[in-house]
Amino acid sequence: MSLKRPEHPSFFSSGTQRIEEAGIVLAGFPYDCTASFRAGARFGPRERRVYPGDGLEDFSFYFGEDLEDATFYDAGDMDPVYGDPLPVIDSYRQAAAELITAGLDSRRLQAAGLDSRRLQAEREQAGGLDPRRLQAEARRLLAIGGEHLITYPLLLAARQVYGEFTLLHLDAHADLAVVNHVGSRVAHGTVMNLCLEAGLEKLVQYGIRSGNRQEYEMRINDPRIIPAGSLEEFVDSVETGERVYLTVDVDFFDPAFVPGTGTPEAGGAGFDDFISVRRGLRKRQVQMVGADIVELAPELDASGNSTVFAGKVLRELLLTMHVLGIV
Ligand SMILES: [Mn+2]
Repeated sequence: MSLKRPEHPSFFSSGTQRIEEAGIVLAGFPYDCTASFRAGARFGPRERRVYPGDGLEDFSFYFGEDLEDATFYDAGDMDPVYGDPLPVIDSYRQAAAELITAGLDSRRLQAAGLDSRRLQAEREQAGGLDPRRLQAEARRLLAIGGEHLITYPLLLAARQVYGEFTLLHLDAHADLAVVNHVGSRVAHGTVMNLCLEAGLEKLVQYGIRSGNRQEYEMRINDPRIIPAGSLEEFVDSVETGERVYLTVDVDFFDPAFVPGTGTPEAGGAGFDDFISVRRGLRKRQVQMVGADIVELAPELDASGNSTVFAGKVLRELLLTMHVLGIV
């Protein structure tokens, strides 16, 4: 599977020309074939790219930060893929790992078990390699979905380099189902369950307002899951300096604001709530190992407002990763 350089303008007007110079890499992962209601997230990255003229500033007026100060590289979008999710998970994991480690010395990556021929789900112990140095040199991925299943392979890739971290999950849906409505183990509604099965030790969920009984009880009984019921609980659940991956399903937001998504759920957050999340992460000085924004289905919102909204979330995510790096 290959990455395509963007035919359309980049996600943002700034950015570096070479991946080796970048601390952060952006890429689109447009898979959407396990969507339980309405598909269309495959068009999220592409549509976001044709909206650079939407008046979105590189400057964040909320925090006085500028994308021009961030070193990021837009790697383009993955080729469209359809059907069976299992080979997609494998190829997305491999592609993500290659983006994270691009330009790093291949012998050192091999010593760490990180070269593309030997990618494994579990992070291998580094033979003679200082993991902290590898982490300091590696870059961090900001991914644009695609459906939420893509978070699973991206999390596996990030773990290979960064080790254990907490998953911060903003969503309307718990995504903790053991199997989806047609009995499939691997789907966008089972993605958090898959991440836990793969060894995730701490999952903080915020905004959740939909799921089945099994998911509801799992959130109560599973000690790995912290179900934050308020912004305060969300921030309190995060330790100072903690390593985190932030995944944002756009249906976290009220469909009044973001109707362009496959499984809208009445109620939910506004943009200012997301800014409050950002403020909380800054307060905690977390280390962002990666992030994604998923489930934008642009064709379900003829006004285009959902795409513009998601672009602003993407800018703030990128700036969050810029100011809250690995230390
Ligand atoms: Mn969702």
